[in-house]
Amino acid sequence: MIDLKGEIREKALELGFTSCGFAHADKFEEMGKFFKDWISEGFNGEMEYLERNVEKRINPALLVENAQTVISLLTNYYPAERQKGKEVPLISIYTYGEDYHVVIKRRLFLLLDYIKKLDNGINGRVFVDSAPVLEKAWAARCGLGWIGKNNILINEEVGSFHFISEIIIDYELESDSPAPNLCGECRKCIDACPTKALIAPHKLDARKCISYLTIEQRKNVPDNYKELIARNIYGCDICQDACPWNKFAKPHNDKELMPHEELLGMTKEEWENMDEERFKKILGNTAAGKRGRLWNRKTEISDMNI
Ligand code: B12
Repeated sequence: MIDLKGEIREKALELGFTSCGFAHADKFEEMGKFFKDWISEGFNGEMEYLERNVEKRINPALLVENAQTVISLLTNYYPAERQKGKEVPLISIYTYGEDYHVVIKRRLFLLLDYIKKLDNGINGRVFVDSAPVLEKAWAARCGLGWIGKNNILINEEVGSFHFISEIIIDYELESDSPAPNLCGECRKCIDACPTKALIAPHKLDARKCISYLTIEQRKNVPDNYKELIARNIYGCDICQDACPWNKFAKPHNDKELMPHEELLGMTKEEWENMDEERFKKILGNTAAGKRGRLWNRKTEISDMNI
């Protein structure tokens, strides 16, 4: 008999995923309650899409007919180098390379094709970020780490600078064991957040999160947050940089997630004077470049606390 899990894991690593875990596609009960309470407290702000499809988020069988197994996959985005200079607007390191939705989806389809070849009775669906799936909770169930006080999945060996994606299949595979939560008494992430968005361990008021204020929310950054947001023009890495487990982060060597060669050395003046053509050349195929918000935020640079 072939070792399906072993074969899938090996192929996943070959395709560029850094870890791969398995769990039965059972409904989430208590996480569902946590999610609904979070929404009813209004912590999602303008992200109304989170209010829709709540049942699908909790129950994988509503996403894939006869769902049996969730395969969770991590992809390392920790770069070898970051933007240089103390006076440049910062974009989060997750958006240095080609849009991860595109890169990872491509790899997920290749992995699903491979799985179907191993057993041509298997059907499934791939997900990365934009679908109603509780991705962190699945990664935790699949044994790929624990959800830290900063609300992010942390892996004991590689830290947290990882994207999460999944394949849900209608074929039963044995579950991996969940990993223990190793945050302990540490609260460095909570203390480091300049806007105090982490209102309690595991509880994020997204409306205060720099990532939300600079990416999701459509208006300019409100005046009372400008000083706190400082140089962060798009997204934020502060609560992850503060996490001691990220001392173990190893830089990726993933060609598709490498930044454009001119990005890391750009000065504040170059950022301010960047025309649309240069923006498209350097950032056009990143997640930040595609969504339009970064281009709009550029007009706020002169007003930022740099
Ligand atoms: C909406 C969203 C945001 C919002 C809200 C963030 C949030 N924490 O909810 C905003 C815009 C602020 C955001 C920011 C970021 N995001 Co975001 N985001 C999402 C998205 C699309 C949905 C998350 C969601 O449903 N939130 C609602 C809350 C209630 O649900 P939840 O966070 O999943 O919480 C569940 C579990 O934590 C669970 N739970 C599990 N264990 C435990 C234990 C206890 C004790 C408790 C109480 C609860 C609990 O209960 C909850 C639900 O039922 C996911 C993709 C996805 N489909 O999952 C990406 C995702 C979470 N984001 C991601 C990333 C990378 C980021 C940023 C780092 C980007 C950046 N650098 O700027 C920041 C990090 C901010 C932070 N500290 O959380 C990654 C996280 C990867 C990882 N290693 O964990 C994801 C998974 C995208 C991806 N596919 O890789 N994001």
